[in-house]
Amino acid sequence: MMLDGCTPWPAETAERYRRAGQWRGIDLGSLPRAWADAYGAATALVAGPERISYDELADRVDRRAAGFVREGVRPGDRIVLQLPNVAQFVETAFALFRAGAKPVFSLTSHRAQEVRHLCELSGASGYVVPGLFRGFDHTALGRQLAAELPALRRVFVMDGTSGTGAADGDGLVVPLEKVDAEPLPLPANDPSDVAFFLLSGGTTALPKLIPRTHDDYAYQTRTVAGQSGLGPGSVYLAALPVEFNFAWGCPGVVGTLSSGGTVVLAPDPTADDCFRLIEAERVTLTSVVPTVARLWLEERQWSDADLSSLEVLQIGGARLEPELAARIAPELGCRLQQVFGMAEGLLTMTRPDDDPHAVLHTQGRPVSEADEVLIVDPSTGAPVPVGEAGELLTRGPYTLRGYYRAPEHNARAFTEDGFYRTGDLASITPEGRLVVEGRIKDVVIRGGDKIAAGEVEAHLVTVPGIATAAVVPVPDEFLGERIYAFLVSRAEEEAPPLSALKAALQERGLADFKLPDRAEYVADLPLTPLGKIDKKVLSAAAADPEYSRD
Ligand code: J2J
Repeated sequence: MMLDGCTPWPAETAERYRRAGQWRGIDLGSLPRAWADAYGAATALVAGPERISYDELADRVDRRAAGFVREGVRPGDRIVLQLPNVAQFVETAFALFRAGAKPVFSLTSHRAQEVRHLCELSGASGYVVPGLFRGFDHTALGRQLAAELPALRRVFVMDGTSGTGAADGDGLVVPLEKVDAEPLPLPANDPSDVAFFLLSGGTTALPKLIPRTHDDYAYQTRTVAGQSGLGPGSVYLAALPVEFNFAWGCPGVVGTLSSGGTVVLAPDPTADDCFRLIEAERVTLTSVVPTVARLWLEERQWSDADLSSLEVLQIGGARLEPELAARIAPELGCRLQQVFGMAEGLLTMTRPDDDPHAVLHTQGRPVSEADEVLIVDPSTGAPVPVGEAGELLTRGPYTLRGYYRAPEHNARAFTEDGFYRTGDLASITPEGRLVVEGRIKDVVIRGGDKIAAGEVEAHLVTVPGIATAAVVPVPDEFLGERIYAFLVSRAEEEAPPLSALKAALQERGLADFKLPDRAEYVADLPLTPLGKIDKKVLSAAAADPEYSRD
């Protein structure tokens, strides 16, 4: 049974996935103990100066899970989890799984707007924060939100970070270290139920939540880890934030731990930190977005770090230019693996035995034989001939059937027979490899970050002086894309400059990565024959160097 508000797979389909051995009835909360039984004293996690064995990880998870139960966390509760790449992220996520609660993975860059929405939409009873982190007081935000949202009863603060009000004694704010308690026998989770929620890259004004079940995520991580040849000798560097599906489970943290390998947590993806960790920990595999790969290539020319242990660099999350792809093997001395993925499910990857051309120019094949992929004409929905570009539709054993509590959006985002409309334009080569050709969804992919144009537009029009706003991506050599806002001002009011717009959006509590990089005032916005804002025309104008003025 899936939590209320989620869309289960049809019974026959679920049965098929079980018969084929894709869904094996695994409860993610039981994994740390099973791993400890298999890998015991081996190092599971390296985080800063700390090295945590599998045994220790399982013990910490048991104590924390018991503590959460004592704090009133109940099976089915949603808990927003907003922590950086620290051991406590992994421990807390698994402790929540163990306690039957459902973490909602939030980015540390999220601010009041995003966190309020995640808490409200999920009906969260708890919020786990890093106290003061990169100059932002998450505990204070927790207090503010708890005052607004009656369901929010606890703010759990990461050890070793201060924040406002941990000592106020009203029971709202609880340091995570105080949560831990004597282990309790806890009931197992239903493997077909939601284990946690990932955030959608989004196309709508308000971000959507993606329910991931125990069974589907155990399958995804196991399959990808197997195809990546992971084993006890593997060392995975989590360079990207671990709340990103790519770093959490492709194979990422969960896949590596499932294989008995070691996960090294990098505080951020900078070349400085990551090269040092690759050398010190003899890292064999890591995953980055193209913008980070570009940075690493630049830094490589100045660094004498020993990267010889690195076997594979996975790159995904945004379009990888073939010119950049071609530099990976010669300059970093490792194999490139292209990854196309989405928090919603479907993953495609190039494989070690793919010919070099396929590795540089395609995003590889789906990871599961049960992944169903269709390429259709976006306007008619009819399949296009092999090799032609169209919208990518997919369904399979680890691809969602519906967003959480979003019936109206689901009616548009899925076909009647349960295919998810990805909003990506792709083609399939005769050998069955996917090539991403573009996108029809209204999203900007800036570095690795996904920004829903509609979300930024909705905030822009609340700024005094702005009548209408249209946000489009503009190509950028370094970030892939940047955020370009076309604005129509109100006749009688002053048009705020970019700096004032950014300040206004920050003031509203929008995450920094969503702020427009450029704003352009126009007399009116071009319309399509159907009367919608013609974003194609705007994108072309934004990308035209003749057009841009400042
Ligand atoms: C072009 N666009 C890509 C690629 C994703 C592994 C890797 C990435 C993600 C991810 C992920 C792309 N080339 N190689 O979850 O597990 C764009 C597409 C896609 C959207 C999904 C994983 N790889 N994209 O990026 O949920 O537009 O997941 O639909 O953040 O990123 O974004 P997200």
